[in-house]
Amino acid sequence: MNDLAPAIFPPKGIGDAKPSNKAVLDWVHEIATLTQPENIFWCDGSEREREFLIAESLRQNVLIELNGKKFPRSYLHRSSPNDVARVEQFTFVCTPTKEEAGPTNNWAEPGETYAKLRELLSGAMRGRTMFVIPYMMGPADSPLTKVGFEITDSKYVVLSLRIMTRMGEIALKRLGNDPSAEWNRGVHSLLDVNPDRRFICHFPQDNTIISVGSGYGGNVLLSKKCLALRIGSYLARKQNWMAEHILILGVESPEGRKHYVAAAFPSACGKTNFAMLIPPAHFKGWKVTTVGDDIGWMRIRDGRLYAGNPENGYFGVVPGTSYKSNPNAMRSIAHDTIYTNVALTDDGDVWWEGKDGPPPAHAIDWRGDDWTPQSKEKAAHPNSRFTTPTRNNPALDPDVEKGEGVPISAIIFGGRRSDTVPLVYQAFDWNHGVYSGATMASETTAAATGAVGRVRRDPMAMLPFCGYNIGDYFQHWLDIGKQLTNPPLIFNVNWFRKGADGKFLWPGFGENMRVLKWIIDRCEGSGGALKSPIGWLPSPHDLDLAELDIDHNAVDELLGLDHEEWQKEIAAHKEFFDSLGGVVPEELQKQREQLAAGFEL
Ligand code: OXD
Ligand code: MN
Repeated sequence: MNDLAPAIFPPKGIGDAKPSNKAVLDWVHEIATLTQPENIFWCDGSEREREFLIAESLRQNVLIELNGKKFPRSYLHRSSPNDVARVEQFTFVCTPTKEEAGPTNNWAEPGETYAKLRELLSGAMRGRTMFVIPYMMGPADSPLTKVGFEITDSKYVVLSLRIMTRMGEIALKRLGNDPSAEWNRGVHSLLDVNPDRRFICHFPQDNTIISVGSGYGGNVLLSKKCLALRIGSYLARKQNWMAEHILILGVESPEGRKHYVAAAFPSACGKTNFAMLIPPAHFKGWKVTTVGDDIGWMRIRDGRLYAGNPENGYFGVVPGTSYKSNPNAMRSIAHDTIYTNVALTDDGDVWWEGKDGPPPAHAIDWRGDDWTPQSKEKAAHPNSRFTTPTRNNPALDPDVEKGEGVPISAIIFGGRRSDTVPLVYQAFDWNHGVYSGATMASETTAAATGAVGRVRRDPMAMLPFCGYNIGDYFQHWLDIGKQLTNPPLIFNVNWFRKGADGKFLWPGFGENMRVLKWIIDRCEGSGGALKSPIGWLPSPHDLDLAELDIDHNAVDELLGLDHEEWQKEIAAHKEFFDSLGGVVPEELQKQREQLAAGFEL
């Protein structure tokens, strides 16, 4: 990775798409005065600009070109080995008071933090090019769509953002010239990519993000976790909508009846796979389409929740992606894709653990070292990523560009749990569903630095992404529910339950269609279920398990409730709520007491 290379001087007609909004110009001037770049490159998102930046990135070793016959217009990027995941411990929410950030966020005082960041940014772009990227989150005609600007000194960020967002002229047009228009200010500098100088700071009250010292996507594509979730959730509460870490998919029956479902799973728990699911042969005529794989913005319309995907690309986890686990992702990443931290084979192909077929006899691993199947190290980093446009997805939903969004019939929460949580259950009502989301937990993954496999509570999969007090966030969910006359039904799933032998009980991937089908049946009022203390549970015959090679005992185990495990679970819920220091709404405390009472009978 050599994204710190000297300034690039574009030929005439490239890098000169200066916006006309005075507020933007003043801000860019302020940041340029501080960072002192060699030159300013005003991005317009054009094809000519892309070609120029790709050529420069290849020349400066920011990108390596893949075999064009196998992967047209696709590239590999290697990040610094100290910079491969989100850094939650260095991520801050800098609201005026600590209370506004709440018990789950790192808080830092805004004035002091601005001062510290100004010092770090002072002269940081000397000798470098400063790119100014206008981008838009959401389709052009959606009332929820937001405009953001990211200033960066990284070409990798520019090239990735043009995949992940609607970038360039389209955003400038949406913003217009009103100097008081709402837009997000994002500043990113690689500095010297030093973990000691790595901070991802959010100032929700100023609609501002400053990220320094990292080149990893989740820390530096400011459109994504920073704007669409952390700042987004803050704005959503103020403006009465929802910004969630949620995938959105469409399910269409052979008769042509269509439902949309949103599912919130923590990072690296299979959101992209679920959003691109291909039903198994038994479900002939059923179709699943993708609206979004990571982030959903939802608003109330006619008493229902409507959701849209603010993004324009997928930034997905590569290892484990194969024609078996996710054929639509494999097709999506076969062209026009930037890979980060996968292995490179001798013929310009890419390789990762879990890819179809045998491993190559020799490759260059994600760090740039020689690798063979005998090597102890992994060829690809466990959090290696693809960045690919949504238009590459063969199962893209036809209504993704619809400004009003798609109506949501069901919301699913789910985590990675080896025990306790059954394959699927339905909450009794909205508030009970909010409780199940607020107390959900998952075993940690490589998407963030830190220990992997530790069970942690991750409310609505938003623990690292909620930009304000989690207690107020819970209340916001409850308040939204009060405004819905036709609320989505709420479900919980767990694809990751293990048997006594430590093996997964459920085959997962395409077979998750069987669970999805039960969810759709419940939405249509036709699926059977038994009442249990945690919610409505399917009995084995309520799930369509035809043509599935699965042991009856495994199904019983998957759908079973172990009272002792649940007593421990409810005690963990209490511990979690207590750890939040009194911010949990009364209604959720009541839900917990009711749940506990169900297990005392
Ligand atoms: C992601 C994440 O990259 O959640 O989507 O970490
Ligand atoms: Mn995510």
